[in-house]
Amino acid sequence: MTSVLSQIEIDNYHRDGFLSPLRVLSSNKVESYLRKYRTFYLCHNPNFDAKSVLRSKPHLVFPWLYDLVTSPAITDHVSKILGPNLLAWGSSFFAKQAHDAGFVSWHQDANYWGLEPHDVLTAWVAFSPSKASNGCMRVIPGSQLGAALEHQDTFSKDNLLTRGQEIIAGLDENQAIDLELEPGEMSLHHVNIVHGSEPNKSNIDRIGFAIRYISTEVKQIAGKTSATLARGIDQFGNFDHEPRPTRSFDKESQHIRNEALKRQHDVLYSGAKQR
Ligand SMILES: O=C(O)CCC(=O)C(=O)O
Repeated sequence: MTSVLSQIEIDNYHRDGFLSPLRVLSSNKVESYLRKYRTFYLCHNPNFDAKSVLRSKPHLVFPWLYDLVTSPAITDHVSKILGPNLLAWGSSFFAKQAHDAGFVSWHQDANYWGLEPHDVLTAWVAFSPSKASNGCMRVIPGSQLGAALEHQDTFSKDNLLTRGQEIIAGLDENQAIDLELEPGEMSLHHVNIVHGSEPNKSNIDRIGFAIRYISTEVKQIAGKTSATLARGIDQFGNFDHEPRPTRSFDKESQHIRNEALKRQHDVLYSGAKQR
């Protein structure tokens, strides 16, 4: 199914900071993934918070997600932009159920992730339709080429970001465009692009799986964290490598994920007044 990006698409990505839509999964495949997602999300086990597992590196506890993160269907595209050797530094479901007040404030990821240089992008894979009507992602084309804008932490209840971080100055919302996707399509966006999304005011869930890819040359500026080798080889060793889980959500994979998150959260919450 994967057709390699053309030079025009690669140039467009470098100019605009995003590329969308790209088909990466068949309808059957994405339906089966959505069923697995919902089975876990709706399991109502009082011993754990399924939502928080799905929000941070769930590919370390679910083999099917690990396989998606490392799948050529996605990395064939990403490698055309970041080069042949790729790590997945993170993964997160961004889910807004029908009539969900959850939103994502305007922000630039580069301000928070402590990754240099900025050979870093997100592949946002739609598990459901993602449209303007149900709060699809919005981006400001070309903003990745601009400066780092000033942000503040809000920790607002309905904000889906770790710190509820939002841009406080220098934003021109009129320039924003919607990245509408069908299930099984993905968008790519640059780590410095200004982006966000509105609440879901519709009857249709909006569920996306965001995978953070970096070139193996990228460094974690403060501290050493871990990442998943998604493609090629790692000659730099800037990150400890994360193993593929053997069984879904077993004790061993939960332990590995917890350890990886402790290290990553030290970076993500660096300088924050709460966690
Ligand atoms: O899913 C959204 O609406 C926003 C996702 C996002 O901020 C990201 O993937 O970096």
